[in-house]
Amino acid sequence: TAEVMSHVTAHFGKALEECREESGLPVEVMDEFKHFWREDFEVVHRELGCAIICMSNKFELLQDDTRIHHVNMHDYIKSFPNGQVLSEKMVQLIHNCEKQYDDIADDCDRVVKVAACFKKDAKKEGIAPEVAMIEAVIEKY
Ligand code: BOM
Repeated sequence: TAEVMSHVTAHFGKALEECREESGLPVEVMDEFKHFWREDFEVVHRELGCAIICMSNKFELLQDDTRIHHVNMHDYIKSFPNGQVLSEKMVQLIHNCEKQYDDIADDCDRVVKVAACFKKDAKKEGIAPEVAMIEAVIEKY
């Protein structure tokens, strides 16, 4: 659900500052990770892909091939309130997007494509949070 996704985003987003330097993601492009879900935020910058890889690595959410680690991602999402209702759907959506962009060799380029695909599909499925929902829980993390 969008409510659960707001918790996951609030927690995951905290890793952005640790990853800002090594990813080279300018503050002007994205100042806070919650804006990922903004209607008018375009998920297109290669550096955002690099940042998502770096952030995911903080929680061991990726395999060595930079694809989603299914078990760890399940466990991570399940660690949030009501997480079990979202984890399967979320892993499914991400994996389905990965399959569509498997031919892109550059990891950052590929991951930003996967992330954009995930945002679109999450909206379609009604599990994308409003930024206000993320703001309401961000202080918990
Ligand atoms: O193949 C690369 C897998 C990584 C994809 C991650 C896609 C989602 C990133 C953007 C959205 C984040 C929202 C919540 C946290 C997800 C862990």
